[in-house]
Amino acid sequence: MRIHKDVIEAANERLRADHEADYAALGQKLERRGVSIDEVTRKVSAFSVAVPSWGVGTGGTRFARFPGAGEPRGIFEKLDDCAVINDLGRATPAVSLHYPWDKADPTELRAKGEELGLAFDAMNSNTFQDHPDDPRQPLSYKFGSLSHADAAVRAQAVEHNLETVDLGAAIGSKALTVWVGDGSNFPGQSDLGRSFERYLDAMKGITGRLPDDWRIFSEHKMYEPAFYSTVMADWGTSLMTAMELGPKAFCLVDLGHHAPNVNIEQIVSRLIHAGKLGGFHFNDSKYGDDDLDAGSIDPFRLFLVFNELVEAGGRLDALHPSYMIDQSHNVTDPIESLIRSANEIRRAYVQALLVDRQALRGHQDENDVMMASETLKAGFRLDVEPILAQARLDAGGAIDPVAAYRTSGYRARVASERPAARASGGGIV
Ligand code: LRH
Ligand code: MN
Ligand code: MN
Repeated sequence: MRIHKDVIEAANERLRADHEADYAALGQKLERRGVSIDEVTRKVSAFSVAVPSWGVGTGGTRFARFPGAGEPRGIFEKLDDCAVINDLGRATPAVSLHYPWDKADPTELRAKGEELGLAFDAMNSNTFQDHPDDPRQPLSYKFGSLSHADAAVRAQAVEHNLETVDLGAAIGSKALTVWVGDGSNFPGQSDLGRSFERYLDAMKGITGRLPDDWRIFSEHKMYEPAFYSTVMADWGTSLMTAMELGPKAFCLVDLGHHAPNVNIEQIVSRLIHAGKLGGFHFNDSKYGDDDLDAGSIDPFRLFLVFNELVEAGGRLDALHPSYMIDQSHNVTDPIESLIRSANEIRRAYVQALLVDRQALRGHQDENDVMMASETLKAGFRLDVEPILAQARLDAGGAIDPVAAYRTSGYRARVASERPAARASGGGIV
């Protein structure tokens, strides 16, 4: 059903000689700079990023959704697709679940994860839409959830979050990501101060009942679905929240959730300084929360984010952020997009590793602007694909994972087994 290892091996055989020559050439180039290529390959091999369960189905916009062939029909088929991504790319051994979209028996989920070699990263709760079929959630979130004016809705939203934690705890997850759409569309619609206080109070109710070894991430987003004000709008609000909630609370940075031109890498640096960087939702965008493939629009920004992470050194080990992807694939095969995205994220990491930090600091301290800028860019300019390919190869993956995926015929196979979904109106997933 999945990708047979003979397929990967045959695909690798065709590319092996060229790959080895490229890896050796890059190795020599790096050696001249005093860098061991194998050391870098080892570091990137240890870096993984979780895929979103909701990312393997074809996404949509609020205008339409055009289903793809062989879309997964439920969480277990989604996990099959996630396993394919990891079989080929060897960078994504964990999946982040969304509840209740991925509601299932925890024992079965756990068994499926074990069978596929997949772990479960942070759980995501969902109080940004109503759940009319859930008898435990009869109240509407139309006017908010954790910040709602009605205490009964807030209590329902708190319970939903705790239910999400229960499922997560049963399958080995250790964190809850809370993103709420709460906000307002018109000035005057809601009180900016009181709604934040209500949100904080509800978040305290969740945090106080988390298992001991769990963390909670507040995910900020500037706008959408609310278009005038959003309760958890920015990293300032998120940091205030994490500080007020205490040692279990951290901030999650989704790259698509900022105003255009915002300096996201500086936000990352500030959150590291505060000891409150909890995790990432990687994606890319041109205009807003576009949820495009990581590194597809602005790979330099992704590199600059990783530059801050590498710069943080040991301080990051203590934070051990959750690295996750959050994307919507509307016009590509989601498996291909996720393989590519994970690779772009790893690429940014490798490029950041290759920045000569000592030289960079020297130039910064000397105010040699040109050389500081050049030193930083030298890492970004390197074509590090041979290192990424070697990391995959060492782990049993494919030198060119998208090409191997295409030759495997996986999509055609699942298309014949999973009946086609009907095209429909909008929706984010
Ligand atoms: C909101 C968001 C959040 C949700 C996901 C589906 O835009 O980034 O993380 O859980 O999309
Ligand atoms: Mn997100
Ligand atoms: Mn988003």
